[in-house]
Amino acid sequence: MKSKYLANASRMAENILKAASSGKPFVMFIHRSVDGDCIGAGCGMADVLRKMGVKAYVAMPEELLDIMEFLKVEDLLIYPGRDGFPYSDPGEYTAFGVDCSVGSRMGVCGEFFDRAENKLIIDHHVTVEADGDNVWIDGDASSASEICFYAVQELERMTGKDLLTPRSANCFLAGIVTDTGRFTYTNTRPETLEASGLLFDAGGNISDVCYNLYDRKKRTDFDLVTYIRGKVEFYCSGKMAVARVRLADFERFNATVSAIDEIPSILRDIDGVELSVVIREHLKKDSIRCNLRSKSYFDCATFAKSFGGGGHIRSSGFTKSDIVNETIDDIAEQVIARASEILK
Ligand SMILES: [Mn+2]
Repeated sequence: MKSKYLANASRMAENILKAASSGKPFVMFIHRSVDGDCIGAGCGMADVLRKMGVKAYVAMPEELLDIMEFLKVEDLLIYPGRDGFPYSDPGEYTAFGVDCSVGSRMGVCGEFFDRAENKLIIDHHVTVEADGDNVWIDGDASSASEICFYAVQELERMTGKDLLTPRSANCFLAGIVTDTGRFTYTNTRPETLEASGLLFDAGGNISDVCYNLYDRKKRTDFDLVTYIRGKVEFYCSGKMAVARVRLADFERFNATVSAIDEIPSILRDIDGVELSVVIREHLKKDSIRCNLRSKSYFDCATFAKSFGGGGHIRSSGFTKSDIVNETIDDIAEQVIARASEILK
């Protein structure tokens, strides 16, 4: 293991073993607008905990995306918003936040994370402040899944057992592949590749993960993306590219929510573009989501934070909830005006 991870990985593994020895179940908590990393880290860790003989579930803030069905994790998932939360006593379970450190980003599951007496946190979002012996946040790590892998490696060493399965290996790989854009973003480092190689050895299938999360497409999703690409707007002499995706667009093409996930990177990769902005109406129309990507100098994390969101320096986002009078165009204009000040 890379030495930079060793101390934190050992500490986290000890905390996990201590919590497991209480016999209480683990509930993994993840952020809303679920993505490959939060699902990968949550489900991968839950699978490992079950291999240790501990009860473990992932509390889902929303439905699993179609493109993640290949991970075959349905048996790990609980849906508190739909079915209620199984533990009424805040001391009855260990709440394990992965890829997210605060209840306010966990949608309907947030209250069950916030109220828990026993908490563990693994995250790579540094815009959120959380501290303590039970917390491991590393903004340099590619993904929460990469950090989880190194914690599991220590768990294997301490217990003397093989804890990874092909399923958990695929889950952690799904997180790494998602957050590194298939090992192409600058957050891909030696530790990322080392973890991926060891996950491959444990039965993970990198090409399968990449195919399912990136290449595979529904015809309806392809049609929506083609339409949106034809309507991209450019500002600041081509330094900013903006795409607006309306609920009516999703409906018109009968496309899935994840159809447009590739657009932020596609726009950012255009020569001359420093910042890409993708704004979409949520499927329930009660909120608006904005995703931001930058190429070399625009600080997306700070920018998103000024709108109540968070993330990383080159990739971040925010969600405006409970929209009453604001439309997607109002929010787009605010983002364009503020970003123009920085990009001019
Ligand atoms: Mn992540």
